[in-house]
Amino acid sequence: MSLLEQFERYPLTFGVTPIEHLPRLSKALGGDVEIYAKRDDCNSGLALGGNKLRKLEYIVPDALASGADTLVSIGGVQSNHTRMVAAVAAKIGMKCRLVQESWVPHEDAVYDRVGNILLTRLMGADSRIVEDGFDIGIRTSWEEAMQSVRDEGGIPYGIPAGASVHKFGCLGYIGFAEEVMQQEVELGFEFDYVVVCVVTGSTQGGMIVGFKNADRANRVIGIDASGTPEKTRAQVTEIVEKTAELVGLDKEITEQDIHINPDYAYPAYGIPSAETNEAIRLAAQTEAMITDPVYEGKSLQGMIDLIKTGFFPSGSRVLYAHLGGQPAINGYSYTYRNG
Ligand code: 5PA
Repeated sequence: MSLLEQFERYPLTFGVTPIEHLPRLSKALGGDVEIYAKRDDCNSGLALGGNKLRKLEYIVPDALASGADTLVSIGGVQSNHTRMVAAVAAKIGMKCRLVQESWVPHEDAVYDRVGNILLTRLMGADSRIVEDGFDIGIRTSWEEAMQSVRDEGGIPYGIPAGASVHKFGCLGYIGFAEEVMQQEVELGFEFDYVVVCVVTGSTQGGMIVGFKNADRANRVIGIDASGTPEKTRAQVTEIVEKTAELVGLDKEITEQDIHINPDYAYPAYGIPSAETNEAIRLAAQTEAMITDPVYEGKSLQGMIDLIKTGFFPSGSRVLYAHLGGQPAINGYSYTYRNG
């Protein structure tokens, strides 16, 4: 039975996302491990979609019930999350105020003009760039943005970074886990591992709670892209504990259920390494699967390295959670100028 029955969901996505076999990528990596991708990057018609919509589906009912007129959220300049909050605000007829912090020490002539921030502005959000650096926690700039809405007579509804520490932020990815388990019945096999990028934590957190229900939480391999893995781990742990209680999970989630690999976030959040770029090119050239240099490129790099170094036993089926994020690649025009 679903852990989510008691919660209201406002549909923002197309529904079940496809699972795609990636035979050419699997073969390029030796063929001992079969790679599949769950395409949450193709989950909606709203502003190119991505993982935040699954989370926001469980937050929108609360936002509507609150009587607010403005969604307020926070992210980096090329945040996918703030793009998705802007999209949802447009779709449900609310205003949107965003704080876009300078999380990434990256210089590209068009970084603050293209990709996510372009789409965000196009959807009418009031997006304000500030100088503060990277942090996944609750930020004063976010609280100030809420206050600025109140000062102007509006009623804000706050959504924290990545929607992660919101009380309902984790529910959407419980849905992901339940959906995968249903798809496995149709496919006739179970995945041995799920690889997922982790930064603010509710995507992996939701998967952990959802798969724990079937005693498979320790098969969720988080690849840190924050570069601050201790903070991310602490946030995932907190989110998982609170959500397990919220949904009434009758199993105890332990430290062994939370697997976060810190080895691939280098050199910094938002900056791809040579290996990240190799991974991005390999998936693009074998499967036409496009990933970004901030998030999915790093989890892809992690998965590829773990395959090459024998982490997954021969014969494993690995499900790569593709969470979206492609618009940001436009902010790296110089990096990929020759492909
Ligand atoms: C993001 C996050 P979590 O933050 O839930 O751990 O998810 C990581 C993640 N993949 C993975 C993509 C494409 C993402 O956008 N993005 C943030 C953003 O502001 O966009 C919250 C950081």
